[in-house]
Amino acid sequence: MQAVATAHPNVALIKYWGKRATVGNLPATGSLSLALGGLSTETRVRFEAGRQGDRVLLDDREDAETSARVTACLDLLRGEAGVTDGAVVESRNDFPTGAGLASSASGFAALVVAAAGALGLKLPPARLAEIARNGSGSAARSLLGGIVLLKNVGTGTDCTQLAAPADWPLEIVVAVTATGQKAISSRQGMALSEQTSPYYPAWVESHATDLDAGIAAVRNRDFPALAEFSEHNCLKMHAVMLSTRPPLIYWTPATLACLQRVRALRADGVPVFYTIDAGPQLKAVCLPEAAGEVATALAAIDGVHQVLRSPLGAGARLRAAGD
Ligand code: 2P0
Repeated sequence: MQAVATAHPNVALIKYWGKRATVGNLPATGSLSLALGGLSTETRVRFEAGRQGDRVLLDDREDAETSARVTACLDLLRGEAGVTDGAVVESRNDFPTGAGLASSASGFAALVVAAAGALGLKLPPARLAEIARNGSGSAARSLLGGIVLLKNVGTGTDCTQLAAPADWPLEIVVAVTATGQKAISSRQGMALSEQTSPYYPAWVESHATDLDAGIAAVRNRDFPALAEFSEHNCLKMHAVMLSTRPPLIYWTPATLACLQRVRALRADGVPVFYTIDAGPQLKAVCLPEAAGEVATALAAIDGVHQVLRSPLGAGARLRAAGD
């Protein structure tokens, strides 16, 4: 009754910010993401016969809110398996947790794969994605590798791989400008934006155009078009965040300095563009030949603590015994 799974965080180019309904944690819009193969979460789940309740350790620490979300996901899987035993969950990230690097996406993807493995469940991928989505809306994207599309369909979502890592081997350079946990989680921030930003309705209404353009750019391997629509969609999301009350200002001065550096590099012909999520880190998406130059340029910026380089990664998977 135990299993270990690995998953990678993902970064959205066309983003998810807001919900259709809180039941089932359904996103208001579709999204398009890249799996960050250089960053990993490893999660071990062990169901113990007769155990009451779950024990959840994230990077060796217990936290009530995370535990409640984990238990809600495990309850769905226990329901599928017809068991009631509690579990011990131990999850570790090899990158900063809760700092805008999508640790909840990789965390819940690894959790559902490990827990389903421990329970011996062979669920259809759509059901596993639905359960992961309950924990974190972006987690369904981390179940798959490469470039992933999460679409709204009917009353649910559909998650598909648009390109495997080898189909279009992009590289991501992450400039870490702060390592602390953010004060307001994505979930809280989205709810505030929905309720208070005058730009939120325009964000939702204009989203399909960006998503369609992003999908076409990936299908055509059109890097300049992907750059244009990704940067536009990112800044539009941050405009919604900035116009939320109270405002959601995730950037540091170094985030903005990195953004300007990426713009200058691209103006000089370097194939790179930026994206920034609900946190201060800047992710520079590059054609592989540009990654070294981009990493050097971002590492030289005041306030950049660390630069991580990542190829596209695979989807969440069980670790074989002895791995
Ligand atoms: C994204 N983010 O598309 C966007 C961009 C943050 C900024 O997906 O409420 O942590 O648990 O579903 O999964 C954050 O999403 O939020 C997110 P919940 P989650 O990557």
